[in-house]
Amino acid sequence: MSPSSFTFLFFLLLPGVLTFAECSHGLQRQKRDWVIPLIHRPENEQGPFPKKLVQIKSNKDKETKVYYSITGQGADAPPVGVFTIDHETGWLEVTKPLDRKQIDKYVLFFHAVSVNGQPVEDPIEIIIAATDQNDSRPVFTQSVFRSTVLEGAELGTPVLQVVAMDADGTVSSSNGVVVYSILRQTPDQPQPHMFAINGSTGVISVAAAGLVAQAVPEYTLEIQAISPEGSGLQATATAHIKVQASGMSGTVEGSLTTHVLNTATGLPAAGLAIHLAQLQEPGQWMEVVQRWTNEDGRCQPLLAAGEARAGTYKLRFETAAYWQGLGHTSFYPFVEVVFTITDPARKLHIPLLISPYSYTTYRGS
Ligand SMILES: *[C@@H]1O[C@H](CO)[C@@H](O)[C@H](O)[C@H]1NC(C)=O
Ligand SMILES: CC(=O)N[C@H]1CO[C@H](CO)[C@@H](O)[C@@H]1O
Ligand SMILES: [Ca+2]
Ligand SMILES: [Ca+2]
Repeated sequence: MSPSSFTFLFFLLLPGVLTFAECSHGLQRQKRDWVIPLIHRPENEQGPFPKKLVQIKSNKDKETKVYYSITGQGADAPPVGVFTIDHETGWLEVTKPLDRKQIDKYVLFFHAVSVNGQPVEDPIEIIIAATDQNDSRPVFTQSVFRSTVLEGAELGTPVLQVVAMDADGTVSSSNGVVVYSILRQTPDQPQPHMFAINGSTGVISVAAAGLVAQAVPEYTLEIQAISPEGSGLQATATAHIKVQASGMSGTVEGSLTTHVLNTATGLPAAGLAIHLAQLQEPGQWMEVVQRWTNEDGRCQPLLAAGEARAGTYKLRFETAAYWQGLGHTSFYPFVEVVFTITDPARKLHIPLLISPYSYTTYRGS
């Protein structure tokens, strides 16, 4: 049984041109030398279906009647019937548009048997990959983001990170790459560009001096995420940034506070991002606010006095980014502390003590 007697006839659809190309492989070649071509198909193809992909024939069909079949995911395993083969001609067809988000690669096995059911060839493997189209638009993880900035904060101080996901690919194509920008700042006082956004990370930071709580207690930013490839699909979200009077810094009483200590150095952990989220319904977290720790490892209260409500909350500490900033790797990509507020009137302090290989948290007050 020589696998080299298989012949591939590729049916290449070029604009306005139909080309047949035959790849026959020398009999003297070893099986491991076989390079079974990867077949690329764009996802979301327009009909009509079925569409011909490739014809595979065994040269044994000159001696005996040969029947072809395929097995594998997308053939006889779910999703069944995405690919079919003409048992007599060996033409492989695709019956519906591929969706790369669901399955990006199908591995099929071709079989050739004679009338009495005996295999006339070793099964061969062929891989069909769905190539990415820019069919997904960016989606912000939330429609509203909230944070607080201290008046007089230094230029470059991070305030908030927005995140948008795009289900398209980022490896073989750039269709899933998202670029952030600030569309509008309200009010535009004392000047219209008080904040800047990092186009690739979505981190919003202080860009100008002049944040004064008495003058402007809160800014609203309209943020855009755009998938710049192709048609430039985009999404928008809102960011509310409160300006905290500096006189109140550190002393301000909150109903939920935290601090982070680096136990490897014994020093406060500065510049560590913290997200507070509240459980809405099972499995659904809604972000309430973001903070960055200052030089004292502290930040503005996550919930101001009177802002707490009974419920289940999650503090997420971005430890990996913090350790990376210090040139370390972190065993914990992030630390999440889930807790319940039963008595909103009671002050709650939840510190985190971290080293690259351990962390501790406790309920303080
Ligand atoms: C955005 O952030 C990345 C990662 O921190 C950094 O490498 C890049 O220089 C930043 N871009 C700008 C324009 O600041
Ligand atoms: C669905 C969609 O937006 N498709 C576009 C992807 O990008 C190409 C160009 O790169 C456009 O021609 C498509 O219309
Ligand atoms: Ca896609
Ligand atoms: Ca996209």
